[in-house]
Amino acid sequence: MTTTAVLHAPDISCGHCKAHIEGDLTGEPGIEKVEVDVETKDVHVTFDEQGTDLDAVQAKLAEIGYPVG
Ligand SMILES: [Cu+2]
Repeated sequence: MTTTAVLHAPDISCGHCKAHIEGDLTGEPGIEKVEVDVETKDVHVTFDEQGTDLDAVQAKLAEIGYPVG
C-alpha cells in the first residue's frame, strides 16, 4: 500500500537542500515520490509500505544531514 507522510526537517534552508534531499531520496527502495517545501521545511514523501517504512526514510534523511525534528 502506498502512503504519503510529511516529515519536518528544520535544517532545510534553501533550494540546494531541496535538490539534495529530492535527489538522494528519489530512487531509494520503496520511495515513489519526494517533494521538499523549503518554506515550511517539510519533506512530503510517498512510499510503498512493502518496500520501506517511515523509520527507514527518517534514517536516510538523518544520514544525508537533515534529521527530522
Ligand atoms: Cu540549503
